[in-house]
Amino acid sequence: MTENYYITTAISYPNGRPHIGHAYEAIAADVAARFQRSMGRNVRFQTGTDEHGLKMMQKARDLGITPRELSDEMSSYFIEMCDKLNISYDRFIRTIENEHHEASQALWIAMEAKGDLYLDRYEGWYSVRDEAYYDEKELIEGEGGVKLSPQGTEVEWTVEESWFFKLSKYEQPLLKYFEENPDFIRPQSRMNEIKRFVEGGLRDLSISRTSFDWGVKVPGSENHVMYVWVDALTNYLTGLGYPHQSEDMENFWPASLHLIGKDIVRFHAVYWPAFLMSADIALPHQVFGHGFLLNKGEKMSKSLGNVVDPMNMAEQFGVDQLRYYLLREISFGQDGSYSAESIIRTSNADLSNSFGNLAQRSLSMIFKNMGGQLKMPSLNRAPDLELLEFVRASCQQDMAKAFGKLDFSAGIEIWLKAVFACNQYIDEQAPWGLKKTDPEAMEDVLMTLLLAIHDLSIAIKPVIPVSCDKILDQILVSEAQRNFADIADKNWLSQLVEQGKAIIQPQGVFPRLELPAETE
Ligand code: ME8
Repeated sequence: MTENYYITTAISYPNGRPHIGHAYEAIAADVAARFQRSMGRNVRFQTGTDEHGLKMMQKARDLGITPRELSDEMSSYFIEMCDKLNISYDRFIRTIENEHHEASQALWIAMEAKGDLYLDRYEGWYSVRDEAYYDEKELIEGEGGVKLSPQGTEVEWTVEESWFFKLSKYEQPLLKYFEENPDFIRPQSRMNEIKRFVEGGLRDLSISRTSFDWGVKVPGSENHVMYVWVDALTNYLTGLGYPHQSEDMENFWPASLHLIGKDIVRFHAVYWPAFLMSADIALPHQVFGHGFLLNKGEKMSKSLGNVVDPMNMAEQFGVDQLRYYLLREISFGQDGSYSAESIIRTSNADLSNSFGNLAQRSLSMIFKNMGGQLKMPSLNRAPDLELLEFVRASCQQDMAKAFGKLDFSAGIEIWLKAVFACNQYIDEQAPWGLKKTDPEAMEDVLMTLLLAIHDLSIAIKPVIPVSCDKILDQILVSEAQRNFADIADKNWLSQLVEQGKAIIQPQGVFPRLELPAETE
């Protein structure tokens, strides 16, 4: 039976255009989704925009437009970004959708039926930017003694009538759940942080607002809208058809992975599981909090104004180059910096000079020295067998294991070592010299390389899908035979040989990048 796999990104606030941090998360989730598909799983991948709340209201007011006008426009840029970056989502959810309001209200009613909601008055330190209340003890002191949230954002003393969720009731159940499911929060450092936070004691959570109306209405209390995080988190269920029974709910809930940034782990690993326990809904398998992309050492965000447009970067360096760079350079889970120089350096070294050159050199020799005609290699020479076994084990075992744990940079490193091994093999075997002395050995070497290029392309395809498809097209591999299970399988080649197929003159796939004039 095919295993189902449901992966989600956070839904982004469309109070501005997407920045490179949003692109990073979408790309990482896309690579995970493509990898799981390649491993034969039945994948559902959801992303979207989180359109309610005070932050959206205030931004719209500043611009003199309605929140809906703001979210319609900005949300379209997030969709455009996903499409441009080849993000293979199955569902792009917008929280203004009627289905989403219905799902959020159904979750609310389920929590209320459990006796977990009550009406009270709320006073506390509220950060508009984080859409969150903080305890006095969590606040930090900013310049001139101003109080700031732990994220360094401004807080205001706020008083309002509010519905509360009995979060305190879930302290022990959550700790028990963490104990029994040690992989629930990844990386381990975030699990430790969250455990400490819950052990420190949970206070009930204010989950409705009366001071504005841009949100999902609280059932039975029409002057209240839900706290934006209650409706935002529900998006993961909405996308599967909740509260209605559906095949998608049956197949894909509980989610396999919520992939999110480290700043919102608390919402996903404490509030969300507590809401779900309250509503008697199964808990997701894993929450992974990735690190932040830093621009000159400072966290990027729309409100800070140091935003880098991912569309420009994709335009400038190439979509696959950007995808590769972000996952190769930053150890997933940690923060990372980037620069135009290092994108260019990495792309040129790994993609143009190592992998691209391997493919281009090998295919050109097949074209020139064998008229492009494909053959089965005899596979009776030790170096050929050793190379293919090394490539197979690297890709199918070690790299797959690393990707399965979302350790993308380690997986890519393993893949790159296999590319280096192929380049070393060409230099050692020197097929160009064998043409006159031992043409059969030359054919064996070139066809061994062809098999290796096939395996390497399939393995790295989740990261750089368009480039790998170009290479796999050039070597005539059918679209149905481009999955991890096809690595090391030689049937594709024997079928082509039987049909007497030949490759045409190969085209380079990874152009060398140059530093743009203004950054030189
Ligand atoms: O938090 N580097 O939306 P958002 C890496 N609507 N990731 C970053 C980043 C950076 N510089 N900046 C932001 C929200 N992110 C809520 C989520 S989910 C039910 C609701 C990540 O637009 C951030 O950690 O502020 C989050 O995972 C995602 O981008 C959207 O951030």
